[in-house]
Parts: sequence; C-alpha cells; structure tokens
Amino acid sequence: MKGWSGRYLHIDLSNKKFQYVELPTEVLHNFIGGRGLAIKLLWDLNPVGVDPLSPENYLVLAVGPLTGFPLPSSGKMVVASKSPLTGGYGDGNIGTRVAVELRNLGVDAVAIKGRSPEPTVLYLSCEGVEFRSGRDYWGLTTLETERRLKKELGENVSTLTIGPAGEKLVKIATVISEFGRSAGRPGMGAVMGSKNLKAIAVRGCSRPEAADRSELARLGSEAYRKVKESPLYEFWVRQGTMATIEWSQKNSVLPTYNFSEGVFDYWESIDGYVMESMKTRVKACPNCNMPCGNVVKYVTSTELGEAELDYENVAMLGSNIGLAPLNKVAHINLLADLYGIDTISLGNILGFAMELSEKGLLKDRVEWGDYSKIKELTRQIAYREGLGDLLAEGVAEVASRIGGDAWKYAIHAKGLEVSAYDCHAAPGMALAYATSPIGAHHKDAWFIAAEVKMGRFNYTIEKVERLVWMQNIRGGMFESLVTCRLPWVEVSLDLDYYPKLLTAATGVTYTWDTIHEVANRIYSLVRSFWVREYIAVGRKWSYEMDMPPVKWFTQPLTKGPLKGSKLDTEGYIKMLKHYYSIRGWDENGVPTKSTLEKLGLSYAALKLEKLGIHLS
Ligand code: PTT
Ligand code: SF4
Repeated sequence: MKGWSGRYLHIDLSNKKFQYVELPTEVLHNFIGGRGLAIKLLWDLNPVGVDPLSPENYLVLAVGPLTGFPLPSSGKMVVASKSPLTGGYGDGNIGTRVAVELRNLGVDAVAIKGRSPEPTVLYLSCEGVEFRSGRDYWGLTTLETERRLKKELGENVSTLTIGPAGEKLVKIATVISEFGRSAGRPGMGAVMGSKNLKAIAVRGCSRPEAADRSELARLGSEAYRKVKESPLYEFWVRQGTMATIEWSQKNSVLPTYNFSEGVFDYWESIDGYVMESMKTRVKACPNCNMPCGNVVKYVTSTELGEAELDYENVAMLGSNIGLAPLNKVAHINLLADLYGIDTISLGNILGFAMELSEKGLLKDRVEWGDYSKIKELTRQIAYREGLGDLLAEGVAEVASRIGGDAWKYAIHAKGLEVSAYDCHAAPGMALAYATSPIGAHHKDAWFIAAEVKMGRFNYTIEKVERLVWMQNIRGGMFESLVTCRLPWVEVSLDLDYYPKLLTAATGVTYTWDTIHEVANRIYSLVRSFWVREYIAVGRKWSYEMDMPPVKWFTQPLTKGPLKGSKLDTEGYIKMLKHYYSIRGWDENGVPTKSTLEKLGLSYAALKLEKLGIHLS
C-alpha cells in the first residue's frame, strides 16, 4: 500500500499491551485519514454511551496520506476522542513534529484506551511502545515536561503533553506540543489526564512511501513556489493570524465583553502592529514555508516572558474580557499554554463569569479587564481551586449549575465555547458555529469573510450552499489529508493541488466528487456519533442542538457601525432546515436512513435504530 501505512497502533494503558492492527483498504479509501479515520475508529471501538473520562473511552491520534511529505504545511495531525466537555465528538488539529514522526513510525493512527495505575509517559518508537513512569513529570507545566522529555529521550524526540489542567480533568484542557501549539479544544487534555497519561513521545525511523514519488515531488515543489510568490505572502509572514484583529474590529465581529459587542475601544493596543513591535522570532510547523507562529517578548509590571500569539487567543483573552494592552494578554496566553488550557474557552468562561458578576448572578466579584483577578482565576481553573473548580466545567455546565437567567449569557453551541467571531450580524457564521462537528469552532467554516462579501443581513439558500461546500473542504478534506489549510485560506494556493497531491501520494484517483463524498460521509458519521452518544445516556436530541447562543437573537449590539443588529430566529431556522436538506438529514438534524446507506454507513443506521431512533 502506498500513501497510507495501512495500520494503526492500538495501546491499552491498563494492561500495558500494544499491537499493530491492519486497516482495511476500503476504510482508508472511504475516510482518507485524520478526522475521517478518527471518527471511524471512535465509532467502531468506543462502547456506546461511554463516560468520556473512563478508561474505555479512546483517545485517537491520526495523520493522513499527505502528512509528512514534502509539500506545503504537511506537519499537522488530529487529536480526537469523545469529549468530556460536550458529550459528543471532539477533536483538534495541531502542527507538530509528532505528526511527521507518526508517519515515520509507519502508522496512520494511534488508538489509546485504558487507565494506567500511575502517571505514565508513552514512548513510541520503531522498537514498539515503552510504558515509562511519568511520576516525576506529574504536576509539571506542559513546557517543562517537554523540555525534560527532550533531555531524557534526546532532542529529536517529539512530544504531546498535558499540564496541570489535564491532570485535574479540567473540561477545557488541551494537549500541547512544540512549546506552545495546542490541540483539542473540547477537553482532549482531560481525556489524557483521565488515563494518567502525562505525555506521548514519538520517534520514527522510516519514511512514508508515495505511489508516484516524482509527481508528488513535482507538485509539492511547485506548490511551495506558488506560496512564496503569492502577493499576500509578505504581510502574512509579518502578522499571521494577528492581522484579523483589525479586520474583525472594522467588520464589527471582534468578540467584546462576552460577545455583547463586535467592537472594542482599545483594539489598537492589541492588534497585529503592536504584535510586530514585540515580535522576536517566528515559528513554523514542520514542512511549512509560510510561518505564522509569532513569538513576542513581553514585560508587564510584574512579569517578563515569551508567548506565541494568534488572533483567537488575543481576541478571546483581550477584547472579550476587556483586557489590554497586548503585554498582559500575552502573559495570560502563556499561562494557558503552561497549564494546558484552551485559550478560546478560557476567554469565554472568564467573560461569562464577568458578565454574571456584573448582573449579580455570581456572588464573587470579577471585573472586566481586572488583570490580577484574571491571572488568579486562570490558575484556579487549572488547579480546580475555589471559583475555578466550577469554571473548569465550561460555560454550559456552569450556566446549568448557577440556574436562573445565567443561560442567557452562556456563549456556546453543544457545550463548546464559541471562538472569536461575534455573530449578531452574521447568520451564516452563526450557522457555521452551530453545525460544526465539534461544537462552536470556526475550523470547519470560517464563513465570516464570505459573509461580509455576500451581505450580513440576509438568510439565503446561497449562503447555506456555500457553507456546506466550505465545511466539506475545510472540515472534510483538510482535516483528513492532514495538512494545514492556511496555504489555501491565507495565500490563495490553488485548491486543485489537493486532489492531485492525494492521487499522487496514494495511487487512488481522487476527484472533487469523491472528495465531497468522503466529506459527506465524515459529516454524517460524526453527526450519527453525537446522536448515538446523546440518546445512549438519556439526553434529548433535536434541532435545538444546532441553535447558536441566545444572546445573538435577544440582545442587540449597542455600539459600532452595526449598532442595533441582532439575529432573526425565523430566518436562522429557515437556513438550518435548508442545511439539513442539503446534508440529507431530517428536520431534527439526524441523518436519514437513505443518506446513511448511500454513504456506505448502513452500520450506523442499524445502530441508531437499535437505540430506538426512528430514521426517516
Ligand atoms: C484551534 C484553536 C485555535 S485556532 C487557536 S489560535 W487559530 C487557539 N490556540 C491556542 C493556543 O495557542 N494555546 C492554547 N493554550 N490554546 C489554544 N486554543 C486555540 O485553539 C493552529 C493554526 C491556527 S491558529 C489555525 S486558526 C488553523 N487551524 C487549522 C485547523 O484547524 N486545521 C487545519 N487543517 N489547519 C489549520 N491551520 C491553522 O493552524 P484546535 P496549532 Mg490548534 C498557542 O488545535 O483544538 O483545533 O483549536 O493547532 O498547531 O496550534 O495551529 O487563529
Ligand atoms: Fe503551521 Fe502556520 Fe504554517 Fe499552518 S501556516 S503549517 S499553522 S506555521
């Protein structure tokens, strides 16, 4: 087999056993890799209705047939599991050398179950799996863990680690690599913590083989050249995703004061130009020639440090909680990386606490932009102390525990906190959040830019069609290849490279039709997984699961050029129903029997029917 390795590594932490398991060719062709393979493995291996923090829940690391080859930005991988935050499918995408090393190890995925009786570090190499004691690492920050592992196992070992938040089962804990890359917003770090798994170190020894090596090399080097020749390249390497602060402010989508506004008075003190003035170096994921990891040096009255900044981090830990200027935001960003907490959810939960406090719904006083309090609460969340123990559960759970009107200010979809685009005047982006396969995240459809061009206030079928196309490309194709999507998004690399690269790598002819079919299959299986897991634990499933935060419908913007804007419920529901019909799902968002059968997912239909779900 070319392109793929044709097997995954199965590890059981409870009995310290591992084995290589063959992956049927049909599965690889039908799911490609990354997210596709992850959902297929989770569907097959996870017991129905499993507790996400129990030993039986699998943690899956998955690469794809383009990962690691010399072509633009191919150093990416997917970390997936049933989410302890949402109770549904969860994943994250991370740029790390671990992705390349997994390819060099000759596996397409790693599936980890069980719970080690004591803290453990897994060391995966071509000699097999070593279950090393992680006792000396337990309690360390992510960065210190990575530093020590490199000292112990060699500088060229690559690692995924968790920090204190993952150990304490904080529901918004992520997995960290490369001293500041993060993956798995819906609590993938807590899943690792629940297994007593402090870190995974990987070193491979071979190289993946392509079906048509010379064609892959030709296409790869041509694509690298196109990236560098793009007129957008120079500004991209200057500001990376940080340029979005200015764009979001101008378009009134910069999340501000817990998504109450789309503009922030102090935006100029947290924007890409301030970042440039503090920048000391830039980091890139493996095989990337358009680096965007902007590392800044910052000084505050009490701290001096270095942090890697991205738009999402700065918007959520800046404007959304009323914090400025950038040096303070950078420090909170670093704390999140050290503790292993997702910055987006952290900014969301802090903003939620601030709004609840302002409205008298929380007895603790938490003021907007109170830097000392923000630092202290971040620490408390990581260690589950005081108020932090409650906030560590995520906004949906906090809202339900506090009760009363708290739910009106909780900004999430399906339990995952919304990432950094306000949608009071963006129904298409709101639909993108609400139908994202992991809960409210922009990875599957950064629809906001298209929406600004298509018109902010219309609820059209054209928008829905464009959204489904975008989800299929970003969440279906890029998450399965697995490569970074930014060469396409940010410097306009021609999308047509990807089916050609995939065909050259695997020897299987992929066209746009087959790629969309794979994407549809992945979306319908992920959706079936959510429904299966909800019903199995007695939770209800309905179209309401695909509704965005109520605040965007009820509390209009009070500032900026779009003052007075809010979403229209009827218009939104019309779009949602159209979305279902394009996907072949019923009016509650459950895939129909014929959709599942057409996509080769009859086994999912059978399982859902066995659980008593009527499929139309
Ligand atoms: C991603 C989410 C994002 S999306 C950001 S910034 W972004 C936040 N980064 C965090 C961080 O940093 N530290 C931390 N403690 N928590 C963080 N949470 C947030 O996590 C990411 C880049 C970026 S930067 C983006 S958009 C693109 N995302 C891609 C994707 O999803 N798929 C893909 N095929 N290519 C992508 N390319 C870009 O990669 P999650 P990363 Mg991340 C410090 O993990 O869970 O998916 O959430 O992956 O390697 O850090 O690169 O403005
Ligand atoms: Fe990593 Fe940025 Fe390059 Fe993508 S563009 S591979 S996120 S450095």
